[in-house]
Amino acid sequence: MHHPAARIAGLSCCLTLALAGCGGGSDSVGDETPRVSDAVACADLQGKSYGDNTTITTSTYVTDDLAFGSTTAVAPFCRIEATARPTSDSQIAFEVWLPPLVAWNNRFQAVGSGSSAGSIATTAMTAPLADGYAVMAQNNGHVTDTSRPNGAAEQTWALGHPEKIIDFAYRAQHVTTVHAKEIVSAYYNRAPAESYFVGCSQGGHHALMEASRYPGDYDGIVAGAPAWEWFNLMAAEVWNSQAYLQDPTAIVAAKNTLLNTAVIAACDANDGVTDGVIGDPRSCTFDPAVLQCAGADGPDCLTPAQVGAARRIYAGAKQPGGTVIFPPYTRGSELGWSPLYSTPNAAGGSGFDFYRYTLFQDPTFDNANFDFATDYDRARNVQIAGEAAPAVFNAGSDLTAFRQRGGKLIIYHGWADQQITPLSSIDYYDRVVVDEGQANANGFLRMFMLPGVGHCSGGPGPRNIGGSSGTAPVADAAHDVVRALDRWVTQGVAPESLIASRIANGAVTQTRPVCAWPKAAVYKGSGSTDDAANFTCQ
Ligand SMILES: [Ca+2]
Repeated sequence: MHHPAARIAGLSCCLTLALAGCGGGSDSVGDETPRVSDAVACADLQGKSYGDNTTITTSTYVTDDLAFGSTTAVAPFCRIEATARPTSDSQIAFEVWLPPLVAWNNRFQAVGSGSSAGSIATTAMTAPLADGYAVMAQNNGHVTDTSRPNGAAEQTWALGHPEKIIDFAYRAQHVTTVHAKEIVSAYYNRAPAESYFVGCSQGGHHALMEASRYPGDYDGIVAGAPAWEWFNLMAAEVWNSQAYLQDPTAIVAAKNTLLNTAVIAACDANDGVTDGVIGDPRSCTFDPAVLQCAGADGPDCLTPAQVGAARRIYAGAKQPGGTVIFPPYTRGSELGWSPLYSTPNAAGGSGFDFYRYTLFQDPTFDNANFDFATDYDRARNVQIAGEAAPAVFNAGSDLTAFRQRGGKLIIYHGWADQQITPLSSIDYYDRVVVDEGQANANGFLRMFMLPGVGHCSGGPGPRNIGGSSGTAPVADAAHDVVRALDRWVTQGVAPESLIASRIANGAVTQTRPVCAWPKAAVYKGSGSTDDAANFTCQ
């Protein structure tokens, strides 16, 4: 008669032991539920819902490495695909990749995207995953029409969709940040100890949107080449491309090379080292008119239209009355002008579609006819979902709340950036210093200007500092901007310099310090100029 009861008691004992085994030996009697295995925790997230109409559409426990472009996501990890709909017109796709509990570094990192891209930057997620981060990226709330010639810069998605424009400008990054952190917490049974955002270009834009609008989201932020003044930048891209749109011979790749060679020759030595790189291009005042053809056009001279285009780009976008729209582009950035500003049906990057599709909602509008007096004023008065366009697109520089919550911010920018002038980041830095005072700013803000580096990467200068700039050859806080941020947040050690590397054919060919603004690397006067040890920050 007592046999069945004994058997049940025995089963209960075995179940308890089995659960304890699954939970890593945790006592079954306690306040915390033992965590199930990674694969089971991953499967348990399938179909889960969160605020802002966020739903996990797919949870997959990945057991074989996955290729994304030229990068590899190293298995095993839990791959979460989710969608958030903060408004009825919203459709924000995002992914969260979760390393196994034993491999998790207790941190969350979100990575940004570039351009106006409506796609998830999965290739940027693989390195943080390998470093043990729970990592997230989102598609900015729209899907790029890849059939269009301007690719990731295309904005047909914005036509008739003001809420998608808001999602793109700032809301998608915030909403997905909030819910990705909830997913991380659900997976590991505890919240991330630190949360970081790392992005360049549009990712830098969203980085500063997060710091200014949503200071609670991130403990540390890396803003590379931030398009923080997106509204003004779009006008600058039209300004630069308009020379080409009105005369296709004005911006030509071969002539950009000719001009760049002359600029480097004129200004390379200003920094004390003749190395093909201009240290600080603000000291360079080379006038392209000295290259103007005496007679007919030829390979060794610039036509009047080409001189005019170069002067226009160096001068920067202005209204006819002289009001500055966006700071000038630097001497040394010429190699990047074509194709950015002179490709048919794509000239001006995101600026090509910004006015006709996003702002003016008029597909017939032609940037060739953009009037920097009337059209720019009209643009400023456009309302998007009840908010003025400049306020929608430009990140604020009031970072007091971010500072007060203990946030740390690193900005970096290439001195030869052809797409977003580096002077734009200096402008942002100066605004923060005016707002906070230098002492407060020093407590939470560092900026690094990279000589000879183009937009996020590229260019003749040593540029690999991690993040979006290219992999740092040494995985430590001295070389890698994300590890420098992590050390600052977790150990309170602010980065005063980083060692930037130049890598060719897989080998480091040059190292050079990049210095916390406003300092710059100065050659000590002896030893190899390819060795960072022979430079100091002054
Ligand atoms: Ca130099």
